[in-house]
Amino acid sequence: MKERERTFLMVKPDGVQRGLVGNVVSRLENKGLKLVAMKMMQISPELASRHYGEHQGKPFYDGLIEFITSAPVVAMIWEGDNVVEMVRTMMGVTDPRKASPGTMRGDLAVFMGKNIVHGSDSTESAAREISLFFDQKEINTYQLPSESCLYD
Ligand code: DAT
Ligand code: MG
Repeated sequence: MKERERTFLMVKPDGVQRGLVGNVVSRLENKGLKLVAMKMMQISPELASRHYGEHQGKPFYDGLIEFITSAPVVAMIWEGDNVVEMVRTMMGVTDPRKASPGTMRGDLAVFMGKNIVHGSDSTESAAREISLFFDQKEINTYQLPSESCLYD
């Protein structure tokens, strides 16, 4: 089986509470991406500070940590060629007011602090975030029957 790129995607507390997990998953499944790991969990303050370490010191940081630890999230790993960039495009820009229609944030959210999804912004972030949230044994291997219709 061909090794394809992986990304970390998380439905944030607002997305879970609004019942948007299925909507997000459907978009990625319909696109042709492969789901290889998924779990619902409540993020600890310690994990939150490691995950969002790059934002420490910014004015929105404390609120961001409080929000991301406030209720369960659904953490996932998705696979596909160029999946990191593709998922970022499908998510839309950070501010939902500016996110294009057709994107998750453009279609499903209205406010920066409640933008329903997180997705890795580079292959390096993806590797870091995947190892923060998942053990190797939680990542699954299986064949997508549609793979020959999706790729060369
Ligand atoms: P992204 O989630 O698009 O990668 P980011 O990494 O810059 O965006 O920021 C992480 C999250 O922090 C973002 O999803 C929402 C929140 N955030 C970012 N900038 C903000 C701001 N200026 N005011 C309030 N919240 C902000
Ligand atoms: Mg980011």
